[in-house]
Amino acid sequence: MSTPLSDLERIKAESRYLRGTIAEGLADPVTGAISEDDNKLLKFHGSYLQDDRDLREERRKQKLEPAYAFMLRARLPSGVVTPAQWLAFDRLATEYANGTLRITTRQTFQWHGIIKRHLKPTMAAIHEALATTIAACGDVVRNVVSTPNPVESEAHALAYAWATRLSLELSPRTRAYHEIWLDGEALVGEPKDEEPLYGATYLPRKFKIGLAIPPLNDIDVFAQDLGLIAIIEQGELKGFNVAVGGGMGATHGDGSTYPRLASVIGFVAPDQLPRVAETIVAVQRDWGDRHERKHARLKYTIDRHGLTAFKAEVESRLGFALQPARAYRFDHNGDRYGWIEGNDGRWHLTLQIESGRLADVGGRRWLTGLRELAKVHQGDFRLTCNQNVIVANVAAADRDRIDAIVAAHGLDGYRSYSGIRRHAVACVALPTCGLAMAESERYLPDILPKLEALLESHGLRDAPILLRLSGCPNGCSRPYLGEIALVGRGPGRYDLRLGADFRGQRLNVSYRENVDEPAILNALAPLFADYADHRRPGEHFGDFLVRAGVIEVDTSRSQVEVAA
Ligand code: SRM
Ligand code: SF4
Repeated sequence: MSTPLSDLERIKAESRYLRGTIAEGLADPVTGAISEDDNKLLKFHGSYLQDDRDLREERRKQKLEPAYAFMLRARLPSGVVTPAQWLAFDRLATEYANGTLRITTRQTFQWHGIIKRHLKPTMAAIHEALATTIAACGDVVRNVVSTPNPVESEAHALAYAWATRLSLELSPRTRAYHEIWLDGEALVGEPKDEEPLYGATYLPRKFKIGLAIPPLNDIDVFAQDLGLIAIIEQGELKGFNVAVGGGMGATHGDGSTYPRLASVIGFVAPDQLPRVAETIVAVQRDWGDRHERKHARLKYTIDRHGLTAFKAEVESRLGFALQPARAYRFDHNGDRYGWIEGNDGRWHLTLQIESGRLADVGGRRWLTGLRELAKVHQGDFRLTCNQNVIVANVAAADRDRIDAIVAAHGLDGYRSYSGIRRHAVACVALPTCGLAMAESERYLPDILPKLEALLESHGLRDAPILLRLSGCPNGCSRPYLGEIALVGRGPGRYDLRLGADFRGQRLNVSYRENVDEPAILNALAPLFADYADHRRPGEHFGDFLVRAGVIEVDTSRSQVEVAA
């Protein structure tokens, strides 16, 4: 007997192109929630129903329904935001959300804590600011990320243009979004919408696309379902290497789920890219597992059929073969802080935002600081996949004014941060994430000073080390690409993983399972000592651990693979 389709397939099929009964649920004043089925559909509109987990137990005792509120995520290709948009988004953070703006690991904004009756006005305001939330979540192609490259203006323009184009061309076509959120005219009877690419049941699972321009792998291109590596020679875009099947999510104790780096399958010319991207999405639409969502991502489709068969199917649908992959080299996958002069004489300032959370807390008036910057800034902002922000395209004459605002709001910490702090990324986790098993964003400020003290005692204060924290194995901070990573198991307990490289091309491995903070620090202390004594010039921590034999990496699975 064959396994039944997953329940989400039924929900999508019956949803009339993502409408379900969302509109009716929003109008119901009796509860702050919406139905389970509608909540699944709501994701395709860019929102999740959540409840404040800090208050869950207390409200249960008081026989109150959970403290429901919605998380909303924007779709911002390449993470580019104009100052006017910034001001609009900031207003929503204080007017409707919990007073914070959250930069995500896919270079967009999230708002948390929006109560039901405020969801529609928030969506409408985002639309008025010429942005959208459609397909920011759900079984569709998500926000397309690309390098925010502050150094070469042509390279950035190119990455931005391609991310925007792919994002638009691969967006759902349903009118449901307009109808529900923007008071678009409702269609009478069975909707006539067509989804030429997706069909009525969309994709088996989420699908992520990212574009990197070597030598910067600042988007972690090998963590994408479809990673594109731009090949630029003598200033001219020749095309893209195509990498497929990246993904981070796993489930503790279930070996059939695993993080995987994307495999490079070939090279395409720029004019071929839209069709190639669409075809890869279509093969996943048709071949992906619609029975078991745990195995539905492209990485499992590829491993089930084999990379060669997957590539052959893509090529047969395209009617042409991909060219052999071109040579490329990545240097690093973190952000570079401070001012950088672009090759066109404009200046770009990268600010570190711890865990991407823009809030006003104590001396750190980061939300206000960015608002003040947005009021005077003439260029644009770029969000990064490391949860930071670049104040981009600043005229030399305006730098002092920007610096003054940055300093006045405590945003200038990047000047003195340690190497590990400069490379720390933490996912949201508690209290909003329903899947969190342990703290992440809220744990970072506790664990960082302890790691810094340890590193400092070995003279390693400035050693750049990629630290990634996730509250569960889903891997939203891409922890399997951390030189050091903590992956939540339960309250105060983590798997300690070690040994990824600094270029996003090698996965780390588990070093200690289900350990608490003292055990984490005890495990790291001798490794830091060894690293301080025996590292080679310029050798990164992860590479050292592999060379010294502290960890063993199965390179057949954990290192970037190039298909013949
Ligand atoms: Fe994620 C689910 C937050 C990037 C893998 N992720 C979630 C949810 C929506 C929890 C849920 O399903 O109920 C989290 C909401 C928490 C909250 O309260 O805000 C959540 N993910 C995030 C963000 C906000 C983390 C952050 O700190 O920035 C990132 C938003 C990105 C965006 O703007 O679109 C975020 N999530 C990622 C990434 C990183 C990336 O894409 O580069 C990954 C790993 C890459 C990948 O997809 O394989 C990631 N999130 C997941 C998964 C595991 C998927 C899987 O294949 O197993 C889940 C769970 C799921 O989908 O069932 C998940
Ligand atoms: Fe939530 Fe887990 Fe993602 Fe962290 S990694 S945001 S805990 S789903």
